[in-house]
Formats: sequence, C-alpha cells, structure tokens
Amino acid sequence: MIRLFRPRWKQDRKDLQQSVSLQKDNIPQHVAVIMDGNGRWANRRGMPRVLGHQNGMKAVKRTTIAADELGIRYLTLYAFSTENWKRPKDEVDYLMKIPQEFLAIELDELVEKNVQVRMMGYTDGLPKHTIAAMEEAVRRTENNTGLVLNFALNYGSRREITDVVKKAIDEIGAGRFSEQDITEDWVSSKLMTAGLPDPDLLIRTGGELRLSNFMLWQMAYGELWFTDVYWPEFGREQLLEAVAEYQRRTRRYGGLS
Ligand code: V07
Repeated sequence: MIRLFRPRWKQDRKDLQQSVSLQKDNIPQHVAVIMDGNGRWANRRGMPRVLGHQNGMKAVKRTTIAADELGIRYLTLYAFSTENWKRPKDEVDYLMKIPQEFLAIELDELVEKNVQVRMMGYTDGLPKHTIAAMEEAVRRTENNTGLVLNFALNYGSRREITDVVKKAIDEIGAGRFSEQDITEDWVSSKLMTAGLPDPDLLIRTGGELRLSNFMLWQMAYGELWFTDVYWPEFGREQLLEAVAEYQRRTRRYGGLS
C-alpha cells in the first residue's frame, strides 16, 4: 500500500484532508485521456482560447510526471482529433504549433527520464514542421524503456477501424489470406495501437460524457472515469483520484468475479 498525501498547503482545507490510498499491485497499466475543456477554462477567465491550450500543455507535463511516478506504463493523450479541423483556422494553426513548442521545452527532460514518446494518427494535413518535431521526439526516445507517452494527434477511431477493414479485403483479394485469418487479434495488430495493451482506464476531463471517436475498439473493456475538472486544472491529485476509483471497481470482463 502506498499512501499519497495532499500537498502541505492544502492540508488545512478540511475538504482536501483525506489522503488517497492506492494498492501498488493494481496500478492501471495503460491510461488514456481525453483532454477536454481547455477553451471553456479560458472563456471562464475571460482569456482567449489559445491560453487554455497553453495551460493545457502544463497539465500534460504534470500528468506525465505523475503517471511515471505512479508506475503507469502507457499514457495515451488525445491531443487533436480528426474532427478538430472544423475549428476556426487561427485556433487550428495555433494547435499545430503546440507539439513543437512542447517538445522544445520538454524533450530533453523526457529523454533523461527514460520516457518513450510515441505518436498515433494520420499525418495527412499536418504541417511539415509539426511532423518533423514529433519524428525527432520519437527517434530520440525510441530506445527508452520507461513510461510510454503516446500522443494521439489527428486520430479518429472509425477511420482507423475502416482502414483495417480495407486491409483485410486487400489481403484476401491478393490471395494471401482467407476469411478465417481475420481474428480479433489480427484486427488489434493492424490498429494504430499495435504493440500497446488496451487501455485499462480512460479519463475524460471537461464534463462531457462521450468517447468522441477515441479508441472505440481498444476500450471494449476499459474502465471509464469522467470529471468536470477542465484539462488545464488537471494534475497529480486528479490522476490519483481516478486511479483510486479504478481500484474500487471490480473488473470482470463480462464474466463473474
Ligand atoms: C495540445 C495541450 C493539451 C490540451 C489539449 C489541446 C491542446 C501536447 C501536445 C503534443 C503533441 C505531440 C507531441 C508533443 C506534444 C499537443 C496538440 C495540442 C495538437 F509530440 N499538448 N498538445 N498537441 N494541447
């Protein structure tokens, strides 16, 4: 049992006094996060939306460090969906600069902390500078053996699954494959998450209760945890709370415990 106390400056607040107790042997291996509520967080403060994204970047940093400390092995963050192109051009342009900005500040530390950076998503439509920055991060960390930090960028689950269907048809058409070869494991091995275990826990911040086209296949049995907290406010405490709740749930995979 590890006992993680609230920071000292919060200990005089009655409502925050309880500590979070976690079982060390039941930490979710793979946690996925829909980082929602950045724009609304900024609006609330009368700030431009981009400042919400800017502060969202800081939450990415905090959450990565906390996940690493907790012993989470894989952290997948939904940074940009295939639907986000519908946003105003200025905002999209700004979002596309974030990977570069984030990595300029954080990559050295990620390398040093033995974090392996990964990407999943479609490169079409992404600016060259964004792709180049991400490729550099992947290359510089590919031999790292610690936390896998997987960014979902221009990712959409239906498109991902549709691509696997097309691939199956190709394989059969080319005579390399018969229908019986198309198993669940085969499908999993052709998804963008190939090589990663399915998420054990999905966190969505910002109050919406939807999957929004994120890891539909992979989340067949994963636990869901929703919070009203906006992403820029998310950090170690909220992650601990989510993991504590995860540990309270019995996972039966459709069978009996
Ligand atoms: C983005 C900050 C977090 C809240 C969600 C929207 C805004 C980190 C990345 C990132 C992506 C790839 C990479 C390194 C960092 C990022 C986008 C948006 C597009 F290699 N945060 N973040 N990418 N936001």
